[in-house]
Amino acid sequence: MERTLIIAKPDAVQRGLIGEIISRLEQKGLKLVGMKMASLDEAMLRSHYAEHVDKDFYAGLEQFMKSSPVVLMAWEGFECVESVRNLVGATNPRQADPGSIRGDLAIGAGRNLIHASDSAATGQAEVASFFKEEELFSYDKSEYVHIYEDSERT
Ligand code: IDP
Ligand code: MG
Repeated sequence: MERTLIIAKPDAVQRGLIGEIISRLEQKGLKLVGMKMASLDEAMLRSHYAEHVDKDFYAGLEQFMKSSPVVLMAWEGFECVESVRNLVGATNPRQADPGSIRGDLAIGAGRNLIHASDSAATGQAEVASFFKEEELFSYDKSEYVHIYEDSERT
């Protein structure tokens, strides 16, 4: 099953929006398979944001991401990367659709509350880089049936 990494960024922690973020993903019907709090260091951030390290905003981004602990989550579900990116909204919260997490709750691109993996391959890789195998859980979830691919065929 497809997986995605969510990081509730320092602004989500500081603003008390961790529960709101979890709630929106839970209500979509996705399955939480791993969660922990962590302080991200420079090496982790340079690796996670490798595509952005040369950009103007990177120094500020790294400083911000180190400014408080974050909450790391692994979520699972049928094509969950697509679902979660839509729930999260555009990178610039002012352009994010109303109803999305960023569209409803944030204003600045540098304080957009949440990281979400951007492809199925990235989701697998990011979950593996932030979670040990024993920190990820496999379990049945009763209402999970509605997000299986099978439901699109009936
Ligand atoms: P994403 O988080 O929507 O995938 P990316 O383009 O991958 O967006 O950028 C990664 C992160 O870098 C953003 O979530 C945001 O925190 C930060 N960022 C991107 N563009 C800007 C910018 O123009 N100013 C400040 N921070 C930015
Ligand atoms: Mg990105």
